[in-house]
Amino acid sequence: MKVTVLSGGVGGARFTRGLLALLDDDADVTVVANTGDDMWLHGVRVCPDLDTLMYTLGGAVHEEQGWGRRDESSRVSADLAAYDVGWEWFTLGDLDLATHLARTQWLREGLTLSQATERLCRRWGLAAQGVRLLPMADEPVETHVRVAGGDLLHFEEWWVRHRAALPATAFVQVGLESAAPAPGVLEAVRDADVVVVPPSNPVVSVGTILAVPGVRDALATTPAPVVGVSPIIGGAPVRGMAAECLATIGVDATAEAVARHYGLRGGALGADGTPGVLDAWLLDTADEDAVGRLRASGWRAAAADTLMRDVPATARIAAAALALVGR
Ligand code: FO1
Repeated sequence: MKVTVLSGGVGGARFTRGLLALLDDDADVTVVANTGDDMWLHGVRVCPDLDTLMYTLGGAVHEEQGWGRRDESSRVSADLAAYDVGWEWFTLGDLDLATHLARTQWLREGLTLSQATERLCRRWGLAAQGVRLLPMADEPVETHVRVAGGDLLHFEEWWVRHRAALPATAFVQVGLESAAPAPGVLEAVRDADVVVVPPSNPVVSVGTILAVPGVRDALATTPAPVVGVSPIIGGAPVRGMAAECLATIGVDATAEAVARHYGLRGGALGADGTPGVLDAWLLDTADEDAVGRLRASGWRAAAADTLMRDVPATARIAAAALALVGR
């Protein structure tokens, strides 16, 4: 079965790992990753969501953190701090640096981000698992955050240094207007048997992917059913700061509000005139009161235990999501 997943970092990576466990040998999965968190740091290109997906699916991720490498060290980062360069609140691990150095070398040799990503993934055996990892775009797109007082921060500074504690008035995807879906992205949406929006951050992860010109329309018109899994359980995100991001765009931090923010395919256009992208929404039993309301609005909706405790639990969540759209 051909499954296409639109993913941010930790939540989307953990979901995809469970999906691969569910599909086993039948896996033909394309993951389209958010690249809005990317940045240049110490002269190397850092791609947090691509790397979290690659490490998680490659079995090398630091499990508790959800990002970065297992058995990591930070000798280089500590020595860089001694030179007072870089962001002392943002640690680039020694092993992680090898990834950024390899990627940067290939980019400087003229490879695209897609090509560099494909080369990096060879080492982690992703193709052998039936999974292909694509950046949402080959051109650089960087999410910046307009904070109260007018400063524009790179997303990672707002997210890591300030833990989203600075009230944000807007997210700005720098470079978006000159970005195009990376090779294979639109085809992966159009040719899928099913498209899944995992419990990633609906604003700065999935929202950024949807903002790449052409992607939202491909989702709105693909013959494949599109099912989403709520990142909000009982009025709060499972991890990360999705609630702060949702507040910035005026969406309540509830499972129902996030579904309606993504919009129902073929339903009313969104406030910004954009078409809905989902047919179905899987939410947690803590929010099952919303199932009836969503169904009354034409949604396919169901409640399940959506906490991704471990891989088997996540495989069950993926199965429930696929079942909701008859796959
Ligand atoms: N997150 C942190 O909270 N602190 C860090 O020092 C940090 C370093 C880091 C380095 C490389 C990388 O790929 C990710 C890193 N992250 C760090 C996680 C990052 O903020 C998140 O993965 C995403 O940007 C949000 O999903």
